[in-house]
Amino acid sequence: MKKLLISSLILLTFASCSNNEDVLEDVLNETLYHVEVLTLPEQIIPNKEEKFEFQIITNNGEIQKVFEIMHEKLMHLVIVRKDLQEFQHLHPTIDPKTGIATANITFPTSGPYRMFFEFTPEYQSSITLDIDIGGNTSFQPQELEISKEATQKIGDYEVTYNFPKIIKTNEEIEYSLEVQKNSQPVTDLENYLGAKGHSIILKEGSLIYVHTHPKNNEDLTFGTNFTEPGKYKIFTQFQHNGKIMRAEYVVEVVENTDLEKTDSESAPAMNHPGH
Ligand SMILES: [Cu+2]
Repeated sequence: MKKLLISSLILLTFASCSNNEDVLEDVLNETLYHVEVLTLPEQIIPNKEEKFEFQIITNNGEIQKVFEIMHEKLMHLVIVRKDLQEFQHLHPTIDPKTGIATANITFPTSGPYRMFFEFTPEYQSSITLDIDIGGNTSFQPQELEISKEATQKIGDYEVTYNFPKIIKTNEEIEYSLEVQKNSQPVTDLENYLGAKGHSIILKEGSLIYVHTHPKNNEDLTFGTNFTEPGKYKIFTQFQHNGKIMRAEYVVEVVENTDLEKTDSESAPAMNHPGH
């Protein structure tokens, strides 16, 4: 059965597109493409591998067949359950003759899920589209709990997230991850998909999506800017000794009252009022 799902427009794409022109161009691009789902069951059966096939269609109704490699892959597919309790990052294969993209997906629960498709059509800039799938009326979303412990254990590793104590909207912030193994700092992280780390930031509720990379490719120091107050979950992936790890963290972002009376577009950040 053929099902058509029109993807909605995402306003925030790659955080690396920091200049406004790039963002505008991406937003424009994203209205020119949508995801057409070819095969997917009506209902998701948990823990059963499903073959998911889809195509990227242009607004002229043409199938996009040629994609540029971006972070070592033709396409990145990030799937989260809508309450952000589950995360997957997959790489569909794309048949260059038909443009049919295929991913084998096992969903741990019946959803609902949001799928984010990141790709670069030939000669274009990168695009992120999304669609929603699955779910039933009995779904009870779990509320995000703000992380109290900065350090988490992942196998033999201890990973520590360093975030500013207070995070305000519309303020450029830096956060980092420290990785230790047997209490020794790990200084030889490998590149994973062409970067030392990949951080995907999602806002609870609206699922605003940002995918960002380390500021330099030496360590896991990221920069970002939260546009809205609320809770955000950060999923960071990195690799050591061939093993891909994922550390998750939840922060709360508060409204920046320093900027209330000014136009955030034109005013420089007022970090120290009264000084
Ligand atoms: Cu990435």
